[in-house]
Amino acid sequence: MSVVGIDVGFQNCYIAVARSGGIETIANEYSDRCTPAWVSLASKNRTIGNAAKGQIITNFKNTVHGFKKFHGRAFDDPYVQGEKPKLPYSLHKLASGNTGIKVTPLSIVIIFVSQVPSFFTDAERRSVMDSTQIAGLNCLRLINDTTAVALAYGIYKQDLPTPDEKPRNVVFVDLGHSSFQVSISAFNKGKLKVLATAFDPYLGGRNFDEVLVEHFCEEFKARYKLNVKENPRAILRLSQECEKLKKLMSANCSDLPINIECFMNDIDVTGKMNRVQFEELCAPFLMRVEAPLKAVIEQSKLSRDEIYAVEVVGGATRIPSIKERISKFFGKDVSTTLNADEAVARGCALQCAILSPAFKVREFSITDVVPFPITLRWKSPTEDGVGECEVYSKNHAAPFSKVITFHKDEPFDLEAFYSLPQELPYPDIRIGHFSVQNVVPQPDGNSSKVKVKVLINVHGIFSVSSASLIEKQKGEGEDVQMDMEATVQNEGRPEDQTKMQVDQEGQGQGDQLNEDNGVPGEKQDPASGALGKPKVKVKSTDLPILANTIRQLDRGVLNDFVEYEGQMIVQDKLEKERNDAKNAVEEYVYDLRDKLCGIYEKYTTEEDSNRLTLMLEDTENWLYEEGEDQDKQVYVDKLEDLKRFAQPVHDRHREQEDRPRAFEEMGKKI
Ligand code: ATP
Ligand code: K
Ligand code: MG
Repeated sequence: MSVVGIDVGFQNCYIAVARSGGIETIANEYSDRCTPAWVSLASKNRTIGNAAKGQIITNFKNTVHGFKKFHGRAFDDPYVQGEKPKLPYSLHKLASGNTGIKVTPLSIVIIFVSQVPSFFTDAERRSVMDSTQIAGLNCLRLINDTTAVALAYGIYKQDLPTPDEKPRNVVFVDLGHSSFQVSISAFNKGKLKVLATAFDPYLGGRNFDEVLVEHFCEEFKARYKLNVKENPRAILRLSQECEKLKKLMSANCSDLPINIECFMNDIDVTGKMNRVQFEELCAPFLMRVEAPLKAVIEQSKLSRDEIYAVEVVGGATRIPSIKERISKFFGKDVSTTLNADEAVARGCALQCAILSPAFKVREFSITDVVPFPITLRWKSPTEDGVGECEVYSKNHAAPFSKVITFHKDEPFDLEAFYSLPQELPYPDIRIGHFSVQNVVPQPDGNSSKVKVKVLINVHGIFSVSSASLIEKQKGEGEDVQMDMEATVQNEGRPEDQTKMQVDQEGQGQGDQLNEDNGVPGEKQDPASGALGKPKVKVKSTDLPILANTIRQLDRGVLNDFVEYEGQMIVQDKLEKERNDAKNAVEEYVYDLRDKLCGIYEKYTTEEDSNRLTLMLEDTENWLYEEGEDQDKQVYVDKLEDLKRFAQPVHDRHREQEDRPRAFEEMGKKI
């Protein structure tokens, strides 16, 4: 079993694996530990990573990147609509209303596993979970970026305060390609508790690239009369060059050049920029760094001198002005003790190792936070006709489950939504609709007590996870007092609901909390016991819940994707074998040609040599024309033919080579 942590960034992916010796970030087939988050679809197969990125210029319509933020997003979402004109590929609307990516000849929803930004909503997290399922991966947990980083920071620290000492508070900052996340965690030996998170979901390295692109588009228009924006390929090349320039400026203050040969209309373009100019141009974005820092410290209720360290990760924190701003805000130097690129993936792998029975890793408990407050709403017989209850406040501990008691005599619906729209990264506040079914009145006609469990699970996803109908057994100590009280609660006044009827079950491993879900049968009513009243025997019956979560991929569609992914994997494998067979022919042609002019020369007659050379030329031409796109077997046969043809030359060479050796051997014997 492999224990793996995966960081799928907007731009870069890292995969870390837990091994007995520790955590190792693994390299891809290019010996690179960083794999671009790119997928390219050709008519027969897919390529990912570097190979896909290499196709951006030639196959740009079907080469997909920057898809991370389309997870669970409605097609009509302003962010999605704003991205659309910038993308070389096209988006379309799925039946669920979600964003899909259209590539010819196939449409796909992206298939990747991910850690997630702390600000991902339910719809986004569920979409990521769907993707992991499609990819056939068993995702033990979705963990927030900065929480993974906090784990990577804390688990190796030997000098953390003991549980009864004051915790050590550390700020984590992650500025990636697309987003900015900040969190504060409190550490004690063996545990971390996230105190607060803040973010700018739309601030990242890409903004700085875009500023440079914009600048040079204008400059090239003025100097070379080129309308760069009309040419998607030119824009892509310019973006790549601007990103390089941006990185160079992190290390140099002086003027730095940008040169692109044959940029458009056969014109070579050049330009230059230095750090001071760059910072001026990017001022509007640089200014946005402060707000999340301020928000996170305010929410944590800590003063700046209670902060032990500020750890920065993410590629874009290498921009000197960003580091300066962070450092100035907290009044201390930023620490870069973690690997800026790999910390998230390493933290994920550590979490995976902790969860996996195959590894003995020091226990380290993580308490994360709920990023956006969540409210439940239901129909009630009160004046305004609705009952409401905020079940999770902002920065509430997660994972976490609660039990809410209702008094109902018929099935009822619960509407879950985010109660602070202004905090959400998109305008849709809905989470889902949960119908509690099979609710019936008590035999005496009164309302029944219905206990509903709500849950934020380990992935940070909300659900109404179970419901049970509580029936009092006849003849057992009747508790009139409690019935009265409960009837009042049935009106669903929010204050009362939260104060008296939300039983906080405490932090738990979300999944485990499910275990005690309304097992039908006899139970003691915990409330009556706790109140010190005579014990009442109760019967608890599981109630079915019909859940309808927003923009959830239809299960049928999901299964189609799972099947389709399976086909694609087979197809990719076949295509790889076919390509390998073709490459083998090509390599043989080059190899033999080299040898004919080299080591084989003296063993080959001129006639044979000419004959073979001609044949190699024919094969090469064939590979570019008719043989460009053949079945694997055709290449295998071709290679056989070639080898058979060249066999006499090989043999003669071997014979000649072996002869002197044979003489030597003979000499020894004599
Ligand atoms: P996200 O976390 O937003 O999903 P990501 O994880 O893919 O994105 P990272 O790999 O952390 O992002 O960072 C990539 C960004 O960092 C890019 O914008 C890249 O240009 C930028 N970057 C990397 N090195 C430097 C550097 N030396 N100077 C400036 N920017 C840099
Ligand atoms: K990354
Ligand atoms: Mg990242």
